[in-house]
Amino acid sequence: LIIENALRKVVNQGGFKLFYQPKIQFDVVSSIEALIRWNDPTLGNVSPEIFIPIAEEMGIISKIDEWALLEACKQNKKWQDAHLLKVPISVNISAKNFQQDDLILWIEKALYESGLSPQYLKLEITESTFIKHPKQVVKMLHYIKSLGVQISIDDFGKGYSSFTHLLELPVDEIKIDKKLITGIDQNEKQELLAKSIIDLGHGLQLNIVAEGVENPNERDLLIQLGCDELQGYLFSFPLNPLEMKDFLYMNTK
Ligand code: G
Ligand code: G
Ligand code: NA
Ligand code: MN
Repeated sequence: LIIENALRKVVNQGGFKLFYQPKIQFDVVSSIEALIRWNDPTLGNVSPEIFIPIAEEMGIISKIDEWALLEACKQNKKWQDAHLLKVPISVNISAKNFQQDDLILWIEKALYESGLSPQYLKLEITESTFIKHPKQVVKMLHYIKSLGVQISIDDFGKGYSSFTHLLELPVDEIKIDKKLITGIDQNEKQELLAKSIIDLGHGLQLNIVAEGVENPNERDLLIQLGCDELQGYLFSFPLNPLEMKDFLYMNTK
């Protein structure tokens, strides 16, 4: 109950922060992922892995993702206006928020209020999004894509993965789950599976991202396998806006 009360309070009064983790292509930042952070005065840092599921249970994940969408769009527009960076920003959206149409309004509002062009916004969704109301979700995704916003399937290859999803869904990108990436340079079966995902994805004209890249051997193999973008602690931890500014200065000059 302590965490629920604290969560309700931070949702109503503000206090979340977004951190940003770059994705790299040909040694430059090609996109950025927004990751929510919560530092509570008494609870300390609470991981989103803990509080997002609780917020989903409490029915307040809508408020969180609505806030994150607007905040991420505003931040990306700031980087663009400062000529620091002109790349898409990815926002994680809970499967719960595809059970109602409001999500579309939040997206339109975030783009309108920030002034960010839609091609610079990407949504990261997991495959669990498609389980409950696949028809309604596909319809929403088509509408979101018609706005010019891109869609990415997060954590692909983890648990409940179905290749048939890829054939039916209007998506632009696959993010290969870090479970498949970690140690890929030392495990031929992982390599084979990642290679099939990359080849199939490219056959479908999808952008392929590898997440959780932590060492140069993983990086080199993934580039050799044809991954388009790489993300992970090898390149950068998730950073606050000030740290991101420094990171961009150091990596552009
Ligand atoms: O950054 P970290 O590894 O702590 O993220 C843990 C989990 O929280 C990941 O599954 C990530 O997708 C999720 N997450 C991070 N930020 C957001 C957000 O703004 N909204 C939602 N719904 N999930 C998020
Ligand atoms: O579910 P999602 O893929 O959005 O969550 C990404 C999570 O992975 C975030 O919590 C982020 O902090 C974390 N992460 C990012 N890069 C790495 C990495 O290289 N290694 C590990 N173990 N975690 C990472
Ligand atoms: Na993600
Ligand atoms: Mn992921």
